[in-house]
Amino acid sequence: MNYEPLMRRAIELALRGTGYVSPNPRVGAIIIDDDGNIIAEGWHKSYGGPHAEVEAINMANLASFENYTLIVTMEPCNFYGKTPPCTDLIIDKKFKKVVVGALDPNPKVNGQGVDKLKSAEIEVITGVLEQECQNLNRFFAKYIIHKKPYILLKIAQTIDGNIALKNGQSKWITCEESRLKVQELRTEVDAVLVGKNTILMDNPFLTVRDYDAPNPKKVILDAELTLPLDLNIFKNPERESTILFCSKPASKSRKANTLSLAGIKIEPITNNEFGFLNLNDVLTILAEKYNIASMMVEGGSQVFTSFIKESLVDEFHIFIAPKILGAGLQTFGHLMIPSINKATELDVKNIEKTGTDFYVTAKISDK
Ligand code: AOF
Ligand code: ZN
Repeated sequence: MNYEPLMRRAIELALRGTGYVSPNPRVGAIIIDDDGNIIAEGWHKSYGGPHAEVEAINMANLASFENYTLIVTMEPCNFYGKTPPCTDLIIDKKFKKVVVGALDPNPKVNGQGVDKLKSAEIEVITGVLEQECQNLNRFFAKYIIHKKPYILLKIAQTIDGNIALKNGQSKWITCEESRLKVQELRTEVDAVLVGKNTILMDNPFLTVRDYDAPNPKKVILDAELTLPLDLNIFKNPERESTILFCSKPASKSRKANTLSLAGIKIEPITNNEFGFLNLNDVLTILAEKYNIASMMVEGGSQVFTSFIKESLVDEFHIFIAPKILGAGLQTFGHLMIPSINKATELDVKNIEKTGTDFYVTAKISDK
C-alpha cells in the first residue's frame, strides 16, 4: 500500500501544533482500517498534553485495534516524560501495523520506540516521507541533541547588499508581501532576536500582527544597557516574554533593576574575546532556561556578523529587494576573509518571488 498520501495528511495535522507544542515536536497521527479508510485523526496540541497517537486512539474510541494501522509522522515515544510511553498504549491496544515517518531524534527514543513495537510483534514500516517528517521537527532535533535553539537568520536587504542607509533608515527596503512572509515566519519560531542598534533605529514591537498565532518571545542584546526605557519593546504588554542579555556590570545597574521590576528578564553574560556578548552562552541559556527551540535573528549588521563568524546559523531567509542604495549599511560587516576561496558559501534551497522581491532560503554549504 502507498502510505504517502496518508502521511501527507498526518503532516498537515502535525502542523496544527505550530506555536503551541514547542519545545516538543510537532506530530500528527492517523488510524486507518483494513480498507484504508481513515477512522480517526490526532495531533500533539499542546506542550505537556497528550501525544498525537493518544489523541487519535481516543478519537477512534475502540477497545481493540487488531485490524487497524496507525500512521504517525514521528516514531512513538517509549519513555515516561510528562505523559506515559505511546509504545505501551499501542501494544496494549493490539495495533496490527504502525507506519512511521521519521525516527524521534530525542536520544531517549531514537529507534528504541520502533524496536519496542517490533518486539511486540507489531509490523512496523519506517521512512515514509522521511525527509518531510524530519523537516517538520528540525527545530526540535537541534534543541534536543545540542541544547541550543535552531537559528534562522532573516535578512531584508537591497540587491546591492544593504540593510539600511548609512543613517540607519530602513523603512521599508522590502515590499509588503515580504514583510507579511516575515510575520508568518515569526509564527513558526519560539523567539526573535535583535541587537541594540536595530531597536534604536526601528523601535519595533516584534509581534505577530497579521496572523492569529502566539507571539514569539523577544530577545534583545544590549551589552551596556543603553537602550532608553520608553521604547515599544519595553512597553509591550507581554514584558515577561522579553529577555534582555547584557554584561554582568550592566545587569547590576539601576536601569536593569527598573526593567526587571517591569517584568523584563535580565540575563547577565560575559564577553567573548572580541568584547561582544558570548553568543554561545546566550543560546545555551535560551534553550536550557527558557525552552526556546528555535529563534529568528532579525538584525542588525553587527548581530548578523557575529552569528556568521561564530558559525551559529542553521538557515538563511533572505529577502532581496530590487533596489540600489550604494554605500549604505551593509548586511554583514568585517568577516576577515583573506581570499575569495575562503568566502562563506551557501547552498540555496529555494528561491521564490514575494511581490516585487526575491525570497531566498539557504544553508551554509557543507563543502
Ligand atoms: C510521540 N508523539 O505526539 C510527541 C512525542 O514529556 P512528554 O511525555 O510530552 O514527552 C515529550 C517527548 O516525547 C519529546 O521529547 C519527544 O521525544 C516525544 N514527543 N512523541 O510519540 C508525540 N510529541
Ligand atoms: Zn508519545
